[in-house]
Order: sequence, then structure tokens, then C-alpha cells
Amino acid sequence: MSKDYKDMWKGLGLNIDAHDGLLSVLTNAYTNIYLSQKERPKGMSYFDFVISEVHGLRIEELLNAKAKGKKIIGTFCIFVPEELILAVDGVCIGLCSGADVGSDSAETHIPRNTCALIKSFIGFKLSGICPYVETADLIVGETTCDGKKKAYEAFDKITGKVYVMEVPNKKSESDMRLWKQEIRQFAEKLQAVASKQITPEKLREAVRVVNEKRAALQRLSRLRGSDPAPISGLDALLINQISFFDDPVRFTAKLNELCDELDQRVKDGRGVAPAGAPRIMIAGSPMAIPNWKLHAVIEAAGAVVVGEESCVGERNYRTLLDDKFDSIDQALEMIAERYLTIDCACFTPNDERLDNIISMAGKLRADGVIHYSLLFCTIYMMESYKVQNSLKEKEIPFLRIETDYSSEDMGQLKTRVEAFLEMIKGA
Ligand code: BJ8
Repeated sequence: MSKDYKDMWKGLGLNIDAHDGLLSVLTNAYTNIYLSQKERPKGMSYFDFVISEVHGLRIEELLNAKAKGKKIIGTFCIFVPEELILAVDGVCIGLCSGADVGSDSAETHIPRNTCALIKSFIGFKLSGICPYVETADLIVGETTCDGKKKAYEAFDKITGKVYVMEVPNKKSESDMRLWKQEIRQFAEKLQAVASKQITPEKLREAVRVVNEKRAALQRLSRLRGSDPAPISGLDALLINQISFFDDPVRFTAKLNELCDELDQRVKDGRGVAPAGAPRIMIAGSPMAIPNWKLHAVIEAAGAVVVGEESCVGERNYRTLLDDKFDSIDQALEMIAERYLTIDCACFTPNDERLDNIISMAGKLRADGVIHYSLLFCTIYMMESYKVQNSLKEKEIPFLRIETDYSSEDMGQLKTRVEAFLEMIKGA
């Protein structure tokens, strides 16, 4: 970190000893998993810097933004439209957490058999180690899976900052009506919290910023379709994770610079693994920072992860938003329509997800798909069987993994992944 931030953390009420412990674990993991990689693009140095300052400079930036009257809006789901947050001059921060922290305290509020992502965000708060939650003016939850829906009740008790959007479970006309109403109410809530009016100009600018970020992420995804892959799955995952909390304009510029470098690598036939190395696509539950477990296992075994069909991945940036609207009402309708195209497993039926997986596997030239579900993430665990069947029809090799954030099953994961790669190589 570039300087001592202890006073800032104390001011936010963090538990300094526990926080120091977290940072040292994070630094060690990052050094072992990330900095030891070979053939990393030079452009990754910006993203390394962001990680080194994840609880330092970025938090200082957020506090400076608050001092200027901006509001910090924390989110847990890609159903929450970032465009609306930017349109009230707010800052959108993804709060999902990917580390096994504070489980014991979390279990005093929610059951033990809850997915690691939920346990983690509650555990982080109760352990006093998340400066993002402390900085947030409003935390937006949503009625997606049952675990999150009920966990937000507990989280509101602990933080007093939670607002919940109702996401329907189907996509019929009446569901769309409900969702449009939710989007309108969210826009009103944001305007009240920020004491700012959304204007068509502000919203158009916000749409442009978010579209450019998503277009840069799409560009990165397309580049990963090359063989040899010009960037590791670990690095691409990290970039996707950072996209949820970095300044969007700066992030987009840095990602486009990196993609220019990757373009050159593709022209030169230079990759992070030899051409012909097994190419794996991952589908399923989101991997919040610093959850790098499965990518690390796969790439240590000599394969390369070429894409993530996940919210920390393609599901987040697949669709851009049309900015050709004449009024706020029309824009809110278009936002609702764009967000209801998201193919989260919380919907029934959700066959578009199967089509998206097949199409993505083709574009990325994936040799196999690993379906990843967090333990107790029922919706993705359930849907993995349909994914398996549709991949079988296309003769695409499939492996189902259910795991959490602990390292206890690393040996077993390694064995299963290696066997899967052997099967692919022999096919
Ligand atoms: S749009 S995937 S971000 S809900 S892993 S908490 S689903 S039990 S995160 Fe999600 Fe929005 Fe859907 Fe995406 Fe529940 Fe599963 Fe836990 Fe999950």
C-alpha cells in the first residue's frame, strides 16, 4: 500500500487487528496465485495496483467523493442498474465477498448451511473488516435466491442501510410490469437518497459510461477466444472482479489499453499457455473477490480458463443498453427490459441460459465446461443438470463442481480437474 491508512480505517470503525490479519492473508494469496504467473501482460500492472490499494486508495477516493456530497451505493447483484446510480452522481460498489471470514459470527444470524457468498458478506461486516460496507450510504439487496432474500433482513438489522428490490422469478408480461415498477421505485429512492434529480442528459451519460465498460469487457472476452489464449483465466477473472468497484471510466481506459496489448499478442501468436492447451469454460455461481480457487486449480493443471458464464463474467456484460430515449419514463422502461434479459438461475424456466452457454462455448472454442456451484446454492446446483444434458447433446465434455471458500477440498478438486483434463486430452 502506498501509505499508512490506519487512521482512515479507525475512523470507519474497523477492527484494526482483524483487518490487518485479512490484508496479510490477501497479500500472501495474491503473491502466490497471481504474481507467480508466467507471461503476464504488462497491462496487468494497473490491476495489481488496484488490488494492492483495495482497502486503501479506493476507500480514500470514496470518502473524498462523499465529502463532495456523492452517495456510495453498495450492491450484491447485477440486477441493480448501475446506470441509475451514476445518473444521481452516485458511486456503485459491488459488495459480494469471496473469502471465508467470520463464519462463526455469521452463523448467529443465518443458518450454517448457507452459501459461502452470503455467509461471507455477513461475516465481513460482523468482523469489522469491510471498509466498503462502512462507507456505503445505501445497500441494495434483491429478491433473487431465497438465501439472499432472507439474509438481507438480517443484514438490515446489522447495518440499517438495506433497500430491497423485488426481482420476479418469471418473465411474463405481469412480471415485466412488476419489474418496471421496481425500477421506477428504485430511481425515486436514489433521487431521495442523493437529493438529485435524474435528467435525460445525466442518464444518457451514465448509459454511455456503463456501455463503454461493458464493451471493454466484451472485447476482453473476444480476445480470450484466441488460441493460444493471450491472458490467463485468473487475470481475466480478476479484471471482472475489479469491474465491480473501480472507477468505471478509469477502469474502461485501462482495460482497453490492456486489450490493445492482447491484440498484439494475438497477432504475434503469443499466449499464456501453449497453443492446444485444454481450454475450459466455467459456468455457474459468481466468484466474488478474492475467490480464485477453481481458476487456480485448473490453470495449475496446465489448462487455461477462457471464459466465465457467470455474473462475475459474461452475464454481467452480455447486453448493452440502448441510449436512444426521449424521456426518463421511456429510459426506465428500456432499463427494465435490458435487465430482465439476465439469465440468472433464479428464473423459471431459464432455457435462454442453456442457449447462451452453448453459444459461448462455441465462440471461446472451449474443450470442456466446468459447472461451478457454491455449496447450498440450490438454484445453480439444480440447473447444472439441465446444463449437463444440453452440453451432452453437443458432445461438449462437462464436469460438475460444488464447493465453498475453504481450502479443505483443494486436493480432491485437483484430482477431479486433472482427471477431467486427461479425459479431454484423450478425446
Ligand atoms: S443475477 S447469480 S448476482 S442473484 S451463490 S447468493 S444465487 S445461493 S449470487 Fe447472483 Fe444476481 Fe443471480 Fe447473478 Fe444465492 Fe447462489 Fe449464494 Fe448467489
